[in-house]
Amino acid sequence: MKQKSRLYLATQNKHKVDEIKDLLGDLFDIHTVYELGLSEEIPETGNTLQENSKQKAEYIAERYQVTCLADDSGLEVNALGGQPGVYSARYAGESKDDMANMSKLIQALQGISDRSARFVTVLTLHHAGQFQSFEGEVIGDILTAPRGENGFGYDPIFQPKGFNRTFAEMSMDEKNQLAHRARAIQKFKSYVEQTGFFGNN
Ligand code: ITT
Repeated sequence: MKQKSRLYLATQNKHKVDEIKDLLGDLFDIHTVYELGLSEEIPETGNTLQENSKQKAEYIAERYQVTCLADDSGLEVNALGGQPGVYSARYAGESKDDMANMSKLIQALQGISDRSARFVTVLTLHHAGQFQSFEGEVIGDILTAPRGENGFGYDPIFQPKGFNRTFAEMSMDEKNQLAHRARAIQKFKSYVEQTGFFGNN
């Protein structure tokens, strides 16, 4: 049997690692940046998800000379003009506190009837100096109070369209059938299959 190609995930978010491993673990030999000895935060100073995703991929690939996949994601709320968007992780401050972020968002939407939003993920593959990006999204509504214990980030207040449960009320498997990250990963997989991208490694 052919050996699986090694892929480093340029993320320091353990929940993203779990979701991506669940989606890609059968196809790739997946490793984290902690195995490379990285201790500082990967810089993300861009103004868009695309810029940050590319920046994270480039940082890890060039520093360690590895093939890597970066993930930058955000929640775009229509009534707030797309906020928190690229600032989703630090919406309520530098501490990246999920509860504080959700409270701030619930507060910002108080009295507003349009609760529609979308989660977006931009993945960037960096291999041998080349970049390729893949985007996935899922639309849904922001609830007025958190529900469920699973997942991370804004999952307890995001209900995907057509469902009456939040992502935090779904198992990882269920979330991975329909979520933004899973959809971006599907595009990444198609690209790998079509191009035979890792075939010569
Ligand atoms: P890395 O940069 O190390 O990957 P991070 O958590 O800072 O980790 P982002 O910059 O992409 O990642 O921040 C995106 C934020 O958006 C994240 O911290 C969550 O608050 C939220 N988010 C992203 N994907 C999510 C998901 O699947 N479910 C819930 N919230 C999510």
